[in-house]
Amino acid sequence: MGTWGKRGDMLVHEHDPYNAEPPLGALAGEPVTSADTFYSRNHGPVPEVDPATWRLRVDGLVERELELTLEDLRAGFAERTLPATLQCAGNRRAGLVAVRDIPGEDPWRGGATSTATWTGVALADVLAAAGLREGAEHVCFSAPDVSQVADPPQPYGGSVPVAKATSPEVLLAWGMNGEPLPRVHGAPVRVVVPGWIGARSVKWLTGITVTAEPSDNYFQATAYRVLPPEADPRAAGPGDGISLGPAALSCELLDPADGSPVPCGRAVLTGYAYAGQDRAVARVDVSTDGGATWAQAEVDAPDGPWTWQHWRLRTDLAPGDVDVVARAWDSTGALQPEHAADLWNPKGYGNTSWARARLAVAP
Ligand code: MTE
Ligand code: MO
Repeated sequence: MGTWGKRGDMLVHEHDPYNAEPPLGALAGEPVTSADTFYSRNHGPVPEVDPATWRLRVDGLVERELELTLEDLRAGFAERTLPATLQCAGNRRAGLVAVRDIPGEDPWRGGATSTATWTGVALADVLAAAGLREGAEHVCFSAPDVSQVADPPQPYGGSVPVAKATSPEVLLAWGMNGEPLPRVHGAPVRVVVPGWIGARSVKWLTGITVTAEPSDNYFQATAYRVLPPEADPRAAGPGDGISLGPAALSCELLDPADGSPVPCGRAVLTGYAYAGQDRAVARVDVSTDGGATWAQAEVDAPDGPWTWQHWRLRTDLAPGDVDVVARAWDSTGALQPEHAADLWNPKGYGNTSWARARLAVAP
């Protein structure tokens, strides 16, 4: 077994802070990702929060400030359970680095995407108990972990607009796949913002502040923004670039893995597609000749409105190098962008280009 209760074959990009994704094959055929396989993205050391002394403060533009214990949350609000996919905005950054280098730790492949069944209470219910005052536009989340990413070091936080925060799917979660939320995933309580970039699902939540403006936290105001290609990311300040919120349509081939040897003849190619926010995956096209011709994959129904969808294509593979390409369409009729080069940005977010892999098919 690896660190933090993870499987031994996690691809660990960084040990401290801990950043790891599962090998893609471990996600194949599994609509729900087990906790030992679920990717983990941390900007600072993983804090240890005592659930007995943990308090959640709710303040800002509210009628009543609240200070809630774990017991207050459990006893005072209706428990809700729902499956939701989390995807890091840096998922598949490796595909952008291949176009042009992006300084930083070893880049994410397509495994910074996982799905769990989360249990907790609706943030909407807690906000209703506090009562929103006029002018309430954003809900900011704070956490105790501090990142060394900038000078001075920056605490982690972020925000979502009130319209999303008061949607019933946004949870304050203490359970993951029917077990207590593991420490590395934010125990005792984390936010889960289904359909939005993983960065907004703040772990080790300690504060909720209702404001007129988005959070001024570094990870909302400066990081997780798409800068134009010519920008110098070190010179970028608060408010520069496009703020990321709802997740964009993406897909990945999970099995067989890129570069792997495969016997010729009957084969099943499998992967995931994820549409983000309230969209669904409507179609997945797969090519085994580099995009010259396409076949439609069988696409599973989502496990509720907030999850990825797995797909498979049964095909025959001839000996030689086979270039697999996969592309997803969503329920608005939008198709993923073809080239990573068109999406390249200095901080390496949002590589939602077509999935590509080369298989070595044996004679
Ligand atoms: N919350 C805190 N407090 N600190 C963090 O570093 N990382 C965010 C988010 N919440 C982070 C956080 C990012 S960028 C992502 S993608 C998700 O948590 C990852 O959640 P996971 O580690 O449970 O997979
Ligand atoms: Mo992330």
